[in-house]
Amino acid sequence: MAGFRESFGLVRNLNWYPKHMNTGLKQMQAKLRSVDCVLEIHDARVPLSGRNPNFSHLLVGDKPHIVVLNKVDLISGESKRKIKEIYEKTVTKNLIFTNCKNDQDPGIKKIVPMVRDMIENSNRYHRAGMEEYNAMIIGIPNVGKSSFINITRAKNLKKATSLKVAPSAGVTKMVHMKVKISNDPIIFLYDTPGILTPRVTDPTAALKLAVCGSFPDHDVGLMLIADYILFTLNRQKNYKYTSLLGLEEPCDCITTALTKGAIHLNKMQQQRSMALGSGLHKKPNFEYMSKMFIEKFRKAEFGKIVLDDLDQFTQFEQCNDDFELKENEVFERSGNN
Ligand SMILES: Nc1nc2c(ncn2[C@@H]2O[C@H](COP(=O)(O)OP(=O)(O)OP(=O)(O)O)[C@@H](O)[C@H]2O)c(=O)[nH]1
Ligand SMILES: [Mg+2]
Repeated sequence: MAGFRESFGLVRNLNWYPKHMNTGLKQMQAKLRSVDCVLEIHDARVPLSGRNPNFSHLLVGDKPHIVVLNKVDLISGESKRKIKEIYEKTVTKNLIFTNCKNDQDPGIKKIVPMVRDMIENSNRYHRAGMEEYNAMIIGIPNVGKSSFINITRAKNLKKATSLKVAPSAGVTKMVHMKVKISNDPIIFLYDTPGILTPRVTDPTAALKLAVCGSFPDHDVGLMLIADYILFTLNRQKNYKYTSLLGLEEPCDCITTALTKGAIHLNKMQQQRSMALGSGLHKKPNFEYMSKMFIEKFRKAEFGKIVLDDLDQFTQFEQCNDDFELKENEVFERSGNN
């Protein structure tokens, strides 16, 4: 559409590396010695931006390694095919797509046999006499690590949910006691906190992660997240949002789109304004509107959308963070805990 943005423009750096990530990373490194297999999990909507090869290498080393692309229910079959091709060419063929919201998911059923085979066929281990296998799940915040453990445990052991899950980033704050997910063979899985790069070097990639909930929404800004969603939808010529917001035509300005939407949905709020005398006047409830817009996107109500451009993929961006910051180098924001 003429006049629409070609690029998103300048964005401030989004950094979120609270103390629990630094501590969690150290706990994960300490646990590695007793881990036989690492499961690296990503949100399938950001298969490229969500993966930092340095981080993966740091925690995987030469251990058996499986990549899980979770939230496959939120992407199309065509995107899944392209992601599979990219990962098989550049990362690993040991790849599983999962939907942790569905206990009949075929990907979930493959986990235990795959972990077993990977460990038993690994040269690194002499598994004879081993009574149990330990695996660790790693990934950025909110990709579904805890959900993954809960559902594999429920599926294989018929045992109820044990780990806390929520739609916001930073729910798991420490490396947990290992959780049994299978009896035959006995497999335990360590849940871990979501870890982001200490300094995110690509602000656009960070925004995509923010859209998927890997940063706290309020730290990033609800309007900014909503704007990036609007930009993405327009770039993909997906105008489903117009009927929700009561727009006559697509719009590339988030303030206009949400203002019209607030009028359409009767989400205006009374406000006293000194500038306009002491009277009350109505203004759009931008917080409500942005939240609603973000929620709809996250539930795939505008369609199954991948935020990365899979057709432009060349290689996974190397990011030079060493992840071994000293305590006083930790970047802290207000609200860390
Ligand atoms: N649609 C969909 N949602 C999922 C899936 N897996 C997990 N979720 C949701 O994603 C959100 C985050 O799940 P968690 O399991 O808490 O993610 P986490 O990686 O453990 O998050 P942190 O502990 O904060 O790092 C929750 O709202 C889950 O219900 C999935 O396969 N599909
Ligand atoms: Mg968790």
